Amino acid sequence: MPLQHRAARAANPVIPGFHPDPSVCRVGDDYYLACSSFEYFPGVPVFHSRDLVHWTQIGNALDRPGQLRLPASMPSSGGIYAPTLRHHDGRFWLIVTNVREGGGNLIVTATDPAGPWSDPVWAPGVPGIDPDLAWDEDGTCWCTVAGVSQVRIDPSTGQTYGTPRKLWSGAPGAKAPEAPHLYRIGDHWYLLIAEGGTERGHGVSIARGRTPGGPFEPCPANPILTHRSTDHPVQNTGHADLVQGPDGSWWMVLLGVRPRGGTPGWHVLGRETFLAPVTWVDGWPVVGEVALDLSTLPWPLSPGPVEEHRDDFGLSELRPYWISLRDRPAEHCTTKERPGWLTLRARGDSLDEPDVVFTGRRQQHASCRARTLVDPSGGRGGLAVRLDERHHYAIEASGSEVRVIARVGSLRTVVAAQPVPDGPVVLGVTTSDPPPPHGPCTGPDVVSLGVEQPDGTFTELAALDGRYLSTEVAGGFTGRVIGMYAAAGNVHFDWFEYEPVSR
Ligand code: 6LW
Repeated sequence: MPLQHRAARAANPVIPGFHPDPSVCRVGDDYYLACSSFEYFPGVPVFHSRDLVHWTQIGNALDRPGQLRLPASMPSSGGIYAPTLRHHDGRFWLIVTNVREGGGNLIVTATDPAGPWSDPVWAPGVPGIDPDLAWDEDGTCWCTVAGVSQVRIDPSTGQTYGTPRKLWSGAPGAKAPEAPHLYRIGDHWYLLIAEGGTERGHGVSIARGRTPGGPFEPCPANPILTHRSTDHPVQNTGHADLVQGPDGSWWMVLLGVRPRGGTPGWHVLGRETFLAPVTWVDGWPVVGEVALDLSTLPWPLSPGPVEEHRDDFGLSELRPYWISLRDRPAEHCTTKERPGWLTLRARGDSLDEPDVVFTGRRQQHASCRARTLVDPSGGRGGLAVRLDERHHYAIEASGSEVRVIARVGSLRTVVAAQPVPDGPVVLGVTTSDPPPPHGPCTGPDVVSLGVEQPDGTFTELAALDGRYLSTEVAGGFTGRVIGMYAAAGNVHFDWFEYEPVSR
């Protein structure tokens, strides 16, 4: 039986887990949103909502090798950065950066945002990351990037015209003016940016002008959103996009993190997507509270999608939430070889390799439980909690033994090992609050790894401090992904279950 949950009450984050750099657009009563995906394939998850609160993933914009190249030479947290999703002239347009050797800025289009999306057109003249597309009244398209500068572009070919022009760099002295989005609202063009860096100093500022190229006058109330120096449970708020509801109300989607534990606080789920209300005063947007409880929103909420938390691998294609490292060739990852099972065929021999065969899903809840039934008779593999190739915990099965392996920076160790009977075995991982007493050095969570006995009882082999799988320790732009991997031979997985325990 599929394990199903009605999506939780109306709450922030509206898209939990590593879903940063949200970009949103509305077509009629439907909202669509896209996020960054870095070293994972497929890239750029695309979501649909009717109320901005409950989102369902409907696909991935970059789901074919011809659209997305993520070579093993590109480090984790390289790859796909910061899309902009817009609807113009009956088509969805998505511009995004595949950093460094990934090829730079590219544009794909679709008539149905669930796909298929077109092959990319490349835009080598776009002068930076975080590209935005905006069309003016005569149909001219402007591409604005981090920095913040702008160039005219033909989005159907990727051809740019003229020399990029610097528009604005936010507050004097603030670092990293980035994530620009340009909108025509009323009589003005508004230029929304993030600044202060994507860490605790992050914020959102805005300026306005009479033309898409400025000159721009900064909002006197800038930053219009920041949680820096506050004790708000949501931190690093920034990288935002604006959208108007059919009723005329305005909303902001933004990224934020939920640090936990003592000081300095560790966030383990990556940068998540949040929603905040926006009102307008004197022609400037005023951002309301990034509230954890959204049940008081002024419109009827949809009941929320039914979320599937168990996959029996009965379909010929993997569901859209499954992400693999760098690519997913059928010879390394398939449900067709052994029907009803996911077969992973090893490429690298450990999770330390940048292109190890690993397929997982984002950890989306502070406390959760994941289990899988693995048949390691043809190789060696298991269940892992991965932040990057240098930060991961795993429980690995190989014939008659299971082992817990921890990799933290340059340290790699087998933490525990236990004999098990030959044949398929259920491996499990849970993340939970650290036991009391809690103090300034308490970590964000505890990651337990173990095996399930034939009678269903769980034997914990190791309980590890979760801080080592946090962004504050590992660095980078992603968050935890929990999944299955093969480190030798062919490893088969009968099912995978992910159960939220607490938000
Ligand atoms: C993205 C930049 C940022 O390009 O982080 O928080 C970078 N903002 O705008 C990667 O997500």
